[in-house]
Amino acid sequence: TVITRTITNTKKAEKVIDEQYLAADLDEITKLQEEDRKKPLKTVIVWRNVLIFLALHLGALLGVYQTIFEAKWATLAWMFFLHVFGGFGITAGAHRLWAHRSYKARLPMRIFLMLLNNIALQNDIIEWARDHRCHHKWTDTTADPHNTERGFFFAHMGWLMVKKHPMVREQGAKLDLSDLYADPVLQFQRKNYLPLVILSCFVSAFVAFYTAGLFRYCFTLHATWCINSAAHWFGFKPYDQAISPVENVWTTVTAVGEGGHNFHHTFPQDYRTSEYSWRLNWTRILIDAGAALGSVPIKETPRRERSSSTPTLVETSLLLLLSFSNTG
Ligand code: ST9
Ligand code: ZN
Ligand code: ZN
Repeated sequence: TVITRTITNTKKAEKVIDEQYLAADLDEITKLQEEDRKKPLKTVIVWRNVLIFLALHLGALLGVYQTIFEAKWATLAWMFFLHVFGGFGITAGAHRLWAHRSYKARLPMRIFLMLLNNIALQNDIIEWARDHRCHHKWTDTTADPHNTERGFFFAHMGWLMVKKHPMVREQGAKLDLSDLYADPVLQFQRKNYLPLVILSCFVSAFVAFYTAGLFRYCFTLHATWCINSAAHWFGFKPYDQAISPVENVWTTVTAVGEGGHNFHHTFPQDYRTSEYSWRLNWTRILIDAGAALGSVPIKETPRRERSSSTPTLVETSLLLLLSFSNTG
């Protein structure tokens, strides 16, 4: 029954346009694209960021060397943990919960995800979600912070080394972010971001600076950035041929379940973000575990008709086991 239910749910993914939470605004996109064609793009490099990223990558290279030739098993396990759980802070937290509101989470789950999010050091959640809402609403235009029209490198990491296009600010100002500002967990994170990040992202720096500190951080960054670059370039488009995002299984592996990007841009309100099986979607396992433990009241989410099939703890464990033996 459990498997049948899952398959039925998977087939049932419907395109529900949700104005607030990020369905692409096609009229606005066409208008912006026409304006973009008229004006040349101006790039203002922020040298401070260029230097920081350069230093980070040099340190990370040393970390790669140490990881291969010197690191203990315990360090490797710690790096893996930080990548996966820091990754969850982005995928389950900043992305699926706060940017998209694709599910609801009670206070303990929100605190847990916010704490994990600090490990990833990718700006505070309010800023992350604001940029991401721009990305979905005005994809591939100058109002998209990592506009793919400006090239692979710009979409990957170049956008973090230049001033934002004025259109990002102008259009972004129209977004309703009141839900983010109203969340006390996000207010707390914003107020205490520096100490939180130092404690969680670089606490391991004292014992494993280059490996668990710099290399792991750099790896998580590239795994995330690849969703904006590789997952808008290399792959196939089973859900919507007209958009740039693609399905890319490799980026799914490194981004703990986020590479089904053609699905995600087509159905941004779906908390799974892809139809890949459970073993390729660890983030979904975490959210479903939260639901089974009562921290994610999926039943209260109005957009989700499949609420009746929210798995129990036993079902979740069973599916977790199955996911390792079944490609789905
Ligand atoms: C990082 C983020 O890496 C990565 C995000 C990737 C997203 C991926 C999504 C893919 C899907 C999910 C998959 C997840 C997979 C995860 C896998 C994990 C294993 N709307 O920014 P400022 C206004 S961070 C509205 O300074 P500049 C606003 O008033 C890495 N308004 O612009 C703002 O003031 P405030 C570490 C906006 O001066 C003001 O403008 N961090 C918007 O042009 C100034 O904003 C860094 O590297 C908007 N969207 O500077 C930091 N944006 O904020 C990099 C701005 O006070 N950032 N405004 O309201 C910077 O240094 C700067 O932002 C800058 C631009 C130089 C890039
Ligand atoms: Zn998204
Ligand atoms: Zn995208």
